Amino acid sequence: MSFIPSTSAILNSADPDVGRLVGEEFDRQQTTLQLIASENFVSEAVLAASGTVLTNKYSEGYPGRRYYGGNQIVDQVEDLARERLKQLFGAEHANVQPHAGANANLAAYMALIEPGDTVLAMKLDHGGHLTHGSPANVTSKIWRFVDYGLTPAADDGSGERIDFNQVRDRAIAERPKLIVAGATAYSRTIDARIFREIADEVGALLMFDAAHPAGLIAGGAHPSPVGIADVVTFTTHKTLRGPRGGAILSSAEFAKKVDSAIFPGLQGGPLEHAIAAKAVAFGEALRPEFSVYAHQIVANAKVLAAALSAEGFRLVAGGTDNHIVLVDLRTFDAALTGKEAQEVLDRAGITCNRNTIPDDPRSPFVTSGLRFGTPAMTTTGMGVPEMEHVAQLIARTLRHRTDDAQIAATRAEVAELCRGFQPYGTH
Ligand code: DSN
Repeated sequence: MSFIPSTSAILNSADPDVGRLVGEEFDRQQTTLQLIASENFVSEAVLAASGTVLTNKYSEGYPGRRYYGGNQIVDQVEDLARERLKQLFGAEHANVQPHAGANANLAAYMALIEPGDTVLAMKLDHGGHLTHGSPANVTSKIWRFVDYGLTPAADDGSGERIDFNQVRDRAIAERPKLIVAGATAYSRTIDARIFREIADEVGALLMFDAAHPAGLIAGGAHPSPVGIADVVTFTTHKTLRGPRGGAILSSAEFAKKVDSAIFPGLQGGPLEHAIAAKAVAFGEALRPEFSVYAHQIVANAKVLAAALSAEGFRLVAGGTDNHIVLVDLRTFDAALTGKEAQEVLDRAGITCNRNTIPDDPRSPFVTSGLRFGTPAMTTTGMGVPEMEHVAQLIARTLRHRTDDAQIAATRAEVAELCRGFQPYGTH
């Protein structure tokens, strides 16, 4: 099995079981289409930084204020990550320690509000996130969440947008201490300024969960909420193309509260190898070519959306402004569920995820929708012709989903397509 050469020989020889599995996953990523909107391919430099001796170091605290000795070098690594991140987004304060987006969101709530306070956030089945108050998530047990949703679907595609009249009405009725903007399955631009106006009207703070568009914002392909929202949280591994992890940006006013919420409030020792990898990714995102990449993600998503629409899929919100294409399968085939579609596409080498559509009649485990995203495919260099081809492959697979020979043929066609667009080249 082959994977990134600097580590493959060591791992294969020291632990062939893990080495084999990593090699198999490497081959899966190289030979199948990665269309999960929240995934990407990091650079070999980010991979290299992730696998360093920084994993050995305990660094509880912050640069210059650590609890253990020996942090002179680690302090410089974390400072580099913080400074690059502040520069990338023009932020007053950055915290790069969150192990994940969920931790970043929890810490933001801890920094901004008190247990029991009311929070207004987007409905989960309209595109909100688990940490925006799902009954299954700890956030709903600590704070009182109320929600806003989307406008109804419209035949001309102008519906299924954030219903700002509803946001305002709910804010006036519920008097939240905090309003959360941001979503996990919303294909349109989210304008932080409208949320800010509403938050100011009712005296609420504003948090923007930018996990999905962070890379688009960094590259100038989505308006920035930084300087508008009080706190901006995000993951570093989606459109931003860094290692798995989270980060928080804030105004200087909330810097201390954010830092205390992460440590000692929520986490222990930071993952400094991941922070080094974040620093590398932020450095990459500061280069002019990252802006080209961010705009190409959106251009590719628009083409994919149009091509899927031409194949008979209804596009939720009528299309896309970002990296996400959310399709309603019911116009394509009323009997086809998101679950079945995801499974059959997996067999054809097309990786995506089932997703609820607004007011989905099916459960979140079954769903009537699929979510596609273009960040990973764009990283491999795919462009307009490939997006059109991918839409045809998706439609053909789902149309002939009981035909095993057809699925096998599509899988071979997918592998052939991927051969020309390998994220890590040939090793
Ligand atoms: N799992 C992420 C996503 O796919 O959008 C959200 O946490």
